[in-house]
Amino acid sequence: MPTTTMSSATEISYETRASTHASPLARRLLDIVTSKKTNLCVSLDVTSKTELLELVDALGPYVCVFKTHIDIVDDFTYESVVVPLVALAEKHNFLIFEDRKFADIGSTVKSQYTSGIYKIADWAHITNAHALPGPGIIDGLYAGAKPHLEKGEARGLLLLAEMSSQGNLATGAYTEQTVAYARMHPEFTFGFIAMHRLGAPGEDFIIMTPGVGLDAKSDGLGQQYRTVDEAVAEGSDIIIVGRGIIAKDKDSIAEAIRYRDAGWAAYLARLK
Ligand code: 5BU
Repeated sequence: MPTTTMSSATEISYETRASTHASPLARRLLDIVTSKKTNLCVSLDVTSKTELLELVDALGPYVCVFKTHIDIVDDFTYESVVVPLVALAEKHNFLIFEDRKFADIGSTVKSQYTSGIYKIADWAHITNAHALPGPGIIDGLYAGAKPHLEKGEARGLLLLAEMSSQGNLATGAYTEQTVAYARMHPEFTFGFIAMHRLGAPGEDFIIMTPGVGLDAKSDGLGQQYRTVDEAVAEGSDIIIVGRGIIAKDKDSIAEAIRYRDAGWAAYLARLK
């Protein structure tokens, strides 16, 4: 089955996909995208909890998802970061994506997902994993999510099928096999971190895409940027933008509006 060709999902509206997707998390995400008219995920790569929470409150109206690297927050406590973050998610109607990039055996990732000081499964609607260890990693994370899924709490997993960084090894047969693994637990594994539309015709995987920037082409540390138009035309459903919006020299609200508008215009152009 060809897995790296454009599938018909590209031309279908977010609204239609919201009613047909196999994953409750994906349906909720697509509902948020449709009602807020934004396919923008802002990446909150900051080390201060005050800065993180201020960005979330200021940019909340313009995003469908905030992406965190919770382990870079210097002054992290669950009470002072996760609790207000979850409250802000209710206030602004967005989902939280902890970009944990799990990469171990199933038993270990289950503990990493549910335990320790972060307890990611308790609050992150979305997380992601490398397919490198084999399908046991998906079983382990699914086992960690199950108590939440049974309570009706939306939880979803993205596999890293492709990466944005220069020289990365997630290409060709690796990407193809990752797509094959993503067919396990379709109510949980709902899509990919990828640079292009993936999946066979008729399949609907949500494609979330980092390495999007309207001004820079690279960051000197291997990151490679494509424009919003390029990413969406290639099949990205949700664009992920960090420093293009939150860098110290940026007017973050103005940039969030700029990327939101560009993302929505690119989506409408793809629908035509
Ligand atoms: P930037 O500031 O827009 O370059 O931030 C990109 C974010 O997306 C950052 O948090 C990375 O960890 C994340 N990322 C990425 O850039 N490329 C990838 O392939 C993956 C994640 Br997976």
